[in-house]
Amino acid sequence: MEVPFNFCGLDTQYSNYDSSKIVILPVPFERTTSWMKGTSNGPDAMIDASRNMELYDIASDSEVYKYGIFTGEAIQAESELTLVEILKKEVKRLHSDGKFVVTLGGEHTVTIGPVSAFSEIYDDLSVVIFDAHSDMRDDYDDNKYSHACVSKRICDIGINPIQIGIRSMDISEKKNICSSNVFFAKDIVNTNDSWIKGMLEKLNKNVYVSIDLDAFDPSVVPSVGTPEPGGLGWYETIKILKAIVSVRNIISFDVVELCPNELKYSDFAAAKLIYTLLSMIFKSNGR
Ligand SMILES: [Mn+2]
Repeated sequence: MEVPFNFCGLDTQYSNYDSSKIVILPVPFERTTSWMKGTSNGPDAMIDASRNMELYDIASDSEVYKYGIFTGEAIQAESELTLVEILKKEVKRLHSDGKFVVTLGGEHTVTIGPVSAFSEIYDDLSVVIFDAHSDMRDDYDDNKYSHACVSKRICDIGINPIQIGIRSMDISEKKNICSSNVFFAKDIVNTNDSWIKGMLEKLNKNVYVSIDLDAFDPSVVPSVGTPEPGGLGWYETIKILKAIVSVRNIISFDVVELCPNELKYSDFAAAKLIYTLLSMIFKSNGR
């Protein structure tokens, strides 16, 4: 029998909308990528890889798919602004239906939609961004909604994001970063974990997490538009996420900037990251 094309390849018992607690929202949006193209193929590649995963999570001793995972239709838009508006509305609708939303990019611009939605739902929202790049330009190629400006747009919403894994930026971004919120890769990778406690103290109760896959070292996830050396390891990243889950309420997250190629292990790492984080979140608060 052919495995259904949805996240985890689930049969209808665990993938129908009504009884699913989790919704996967594919957003194959790509208009502003600057170097290698292909992030529009990211959501399908992650979904495809997820159909080959084991669905028992060892660390949490759980099978999170039993909460039900519905995979939505891909969200399409003609422009960055319409994308943000469409996504914002859709995320609010899913949230009011009691769903936990996981957004799959596409380029990093997609993050602005769910963050806008949740900033109107939670007045104490914190945002944590894993990324190699600070994305704090005011604009890029005269475009305020470029993927290279996503952190700056989140600041404009009124939230200073916590940025983890940064190792590439332009000097013009220096004036825009909030240096106490930035955790550079050089200070994280192969060092002790003492920084994590300070980072957690900066977070309010409700946290949105955005994971640009280029935060990982290219040895873990090579298939990204702009691979930067010196990134986070797999267990290093899981440890940081686990620390956040243990003391705060992750209300939604996204995984963006996968640029699939013949190296399938990036697609699989992205799918496994999503499943691992869902396992942690649902284990911790027994939703
Ligand atoms: Mn990036």
